[in-house]
Amino acid sequence: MPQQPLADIGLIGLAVMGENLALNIADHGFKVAVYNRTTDIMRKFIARENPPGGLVGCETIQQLIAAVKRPRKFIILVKAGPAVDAVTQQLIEAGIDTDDIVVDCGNSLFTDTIRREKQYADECKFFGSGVSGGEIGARFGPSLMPGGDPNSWQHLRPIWEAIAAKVDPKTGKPIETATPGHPVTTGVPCTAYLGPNGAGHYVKMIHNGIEYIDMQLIGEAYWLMSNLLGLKAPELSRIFATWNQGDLDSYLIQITADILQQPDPMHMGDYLVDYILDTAGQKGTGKWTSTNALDMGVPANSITEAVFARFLSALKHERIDASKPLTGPTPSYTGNKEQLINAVRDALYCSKICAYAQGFQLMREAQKEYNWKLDFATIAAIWRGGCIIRARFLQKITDAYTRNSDLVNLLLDPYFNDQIKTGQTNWRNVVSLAATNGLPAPAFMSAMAYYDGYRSVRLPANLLQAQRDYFGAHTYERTDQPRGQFYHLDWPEPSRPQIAIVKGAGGGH
Ligand code: 2AM
Repeated sequence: MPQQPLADIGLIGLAVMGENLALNIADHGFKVAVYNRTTDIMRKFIARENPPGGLVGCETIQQLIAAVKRPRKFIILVKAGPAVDAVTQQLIEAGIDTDDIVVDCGNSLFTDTIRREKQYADECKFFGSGVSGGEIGARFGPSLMPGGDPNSWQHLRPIWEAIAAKVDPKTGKPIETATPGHPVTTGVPCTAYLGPNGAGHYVKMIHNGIEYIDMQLIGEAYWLMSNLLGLKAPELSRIFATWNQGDLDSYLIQITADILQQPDPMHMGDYLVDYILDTAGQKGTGKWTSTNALDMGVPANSITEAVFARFLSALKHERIDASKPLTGPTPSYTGNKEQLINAVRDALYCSKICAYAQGFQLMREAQKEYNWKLDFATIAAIWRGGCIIRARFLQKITDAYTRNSDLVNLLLDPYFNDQIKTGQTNWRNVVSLAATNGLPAPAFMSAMAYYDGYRSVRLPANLLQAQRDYFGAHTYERTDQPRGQFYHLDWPEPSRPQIAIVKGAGGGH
């Protein structure tokens, strides 16, 4: 019997993401060897789907290794955490070469990817690639965020560029015409090499943090319009559909319009959204972003606020009990309806700019911390298609960083600055309305606090430093003296002030 040609890549882990990614790769004419710990799942997958490009079912890790061309490339798509190490160890024990490339495409914490790259360096090239776009993205074109050894990237690149989502080179808009067996083959791929070790998984984590705040902002817009204007789901759906024609054009706004017009399958004439329990779940990647912001000392307050908003939503029982004793105003709005809808739109857009500014600030800081050189224009560009946060807006971010790759903060780009100038009166009115009507809008409010804090020459931290010096002799610097000179006042005896220059910085709290 003639020998079957070897597969271009192997894939381990045939849950939905793994299956769909394998089918996507095969649709692009690559041969994929697939393996799953539970063999029956692999057999059923092969029996169900065997595209002409080719899937090769492997029953053991040894078979998988024998089925793939050198340098061998393996995608691991198993649950993030110990399973990734378990599978990598299995590959190593089964005899892969030091030049073989093991790509973790799961939602791994970037520090694990950094650790794994080092830990397995003598046995293989461990590589991390973020994948965004959910099941549909994996099947027809995800946004792929690769990070690892640059030489390994050259081997992965043809497959990654083929299977990634594509955007129109002129408009930057996603080309979403793929169907099984008919992939999109033209356009600019939503993938690019992002840097060594954990850079890809880091950027994916930031993507997810931004996704949290994007969703929270949309939720607040929906909630304010629904409570202040008494609008029902179908009308709200039409508003979001209209917004989707303009600057807010994005996947998340589009699905919001779809969701809001979905009738409830159990109550004729009602809408499903009104029956869905208001407690949000999470898988933890938003928390990772927030933890990273705290670790690095970056004020990503809106991203963090979005995570807290989910936590608060989960306290459903407590909220029900608290709703009785804890009072507040009854929402009422008597102004112009169209004006308020426009104002909420502007509030959403201005807040979104601040949220993305925070996400990019995190990446700016991380590249110093982890010794990467991240290209922000490229990162925004590969998020234009395939991923959950895909949006027209991302082309604007690409443009901003193309104009100035050293941009200190997105807010300082002329386009974004202009947008906030235009929208901020409406934004402030919406935040005020939320406050006076007792409606929680933590994302709108925190984004505004970020904007106003960031543009403030002075903040009340002078008083804070005084307090720290008062109770803990933590010292302070003075506005009329050079930076780096630290002072301490003997506070408890204010009638006999004594100033002493203290060398070196003070301690904690
Ligand atoms: P399974 O079908 O045998 O459970 C998502 O959980 C995917 O990861 C599944 O394909 C699952 O295989 C696989 N997986 C989870 N833990 C694993 C492990 N420790 N080793 C190998 N595969 C694992």
